[in-house]
Amino acid sequence: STTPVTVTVTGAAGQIGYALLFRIASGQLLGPDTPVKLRLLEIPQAVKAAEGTAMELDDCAFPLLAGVDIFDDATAAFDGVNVGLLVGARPRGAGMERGDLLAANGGIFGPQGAAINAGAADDVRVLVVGNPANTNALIASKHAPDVPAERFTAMMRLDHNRALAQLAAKSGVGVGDVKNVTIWGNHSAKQYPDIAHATIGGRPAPSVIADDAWVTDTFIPTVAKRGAAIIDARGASSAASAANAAVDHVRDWVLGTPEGEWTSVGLVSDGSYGVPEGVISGFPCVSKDGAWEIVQGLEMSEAAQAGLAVSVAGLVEERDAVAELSLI
Ligand code: NAX
Repeated sequence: STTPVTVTVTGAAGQIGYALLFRIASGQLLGPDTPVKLRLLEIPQAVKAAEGTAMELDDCAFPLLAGVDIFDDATAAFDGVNVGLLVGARPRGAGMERGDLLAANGGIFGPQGAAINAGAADDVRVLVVGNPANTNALIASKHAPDVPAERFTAMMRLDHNRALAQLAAKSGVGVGDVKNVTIWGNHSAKQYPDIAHATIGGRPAPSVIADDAWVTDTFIPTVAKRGAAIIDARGASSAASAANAAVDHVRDWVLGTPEGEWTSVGLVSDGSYGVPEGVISGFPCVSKDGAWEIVQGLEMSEAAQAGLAVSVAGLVEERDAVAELSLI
């Protein structure tokens, strides 16, 4: 279509923002035929830096980029938004208690949810990247009662892609030969990466790997702690890979997942797999006709059930904490 899609990116002057905006503007988010209008939201102190990024976007002369506007006000930034990428968040400062962190993020994601409720397009789709992503998505969703809850998603795709890469390296295949991994639960060190139903070169992953100890002692912790390993190596947290995962997530949501393949999405629970209703948890999901659906009926091992239960306990704890703080 020739009508531009409006994409709002928060935290636009941050490091993920810098890796993300050029990919959106080049057409990798929505395909080579869809023009995009970018709306960048930043805090006032970072507006000037966002203007610098906007100058560089101009200088790329992207044929699909139909305009860039910069805001320090959420209501204006989300006016007419079709795709909202909520990247900016309050990081945990030294000595900051968890309650303080949740409260600070409630102060960001509550008003942004309200702004989306007030001004977003009917088809709005939201991806929350800023941590704690699942709970920030819940806060935003609770402030947007007129938007269906399944339009607020949290990013599990970076964990998912990390899992694909680890499995490909272990089995000596290209990453495109690895399919149907699931990251269950919270985007935290307590996530549960699950290969039980994955395939490698079309064969069941557990029989290709044939090394349960590697899965338990190496694969799962490597995927779950990859963020810390990146910080240790790079001196900064994952940025380009996080931006890439955000692009993958939205592209699959809008354009659909390939037949027979699923991906991992932080989606509001309908009670599937015993996850309490309303919690935003990582699930195996397919995208059909522009909407995520949880893949049903996967058999879960005892270890997988236990891993999901631990992860979900963390999500429930965060939900109860933000409810206690009257943030939802
Ligand atoms: P940066 O600190 O580089 O950038 C964050 C930007 O957000 C800053 O420019 C800041 O001014 C802006 N910001 C803060 N409050 C804002 C508000 N109320 N409205 C608009 N903008 C606001 O962080 P970056 O490395 O880009 O990471 C962004 C977020 O992604 C962090 O919360 C980080 O923890 C999270 N991540 C999530 C991942 C995931 O898989 N879900 C992986 C990567 C990343 O760690």
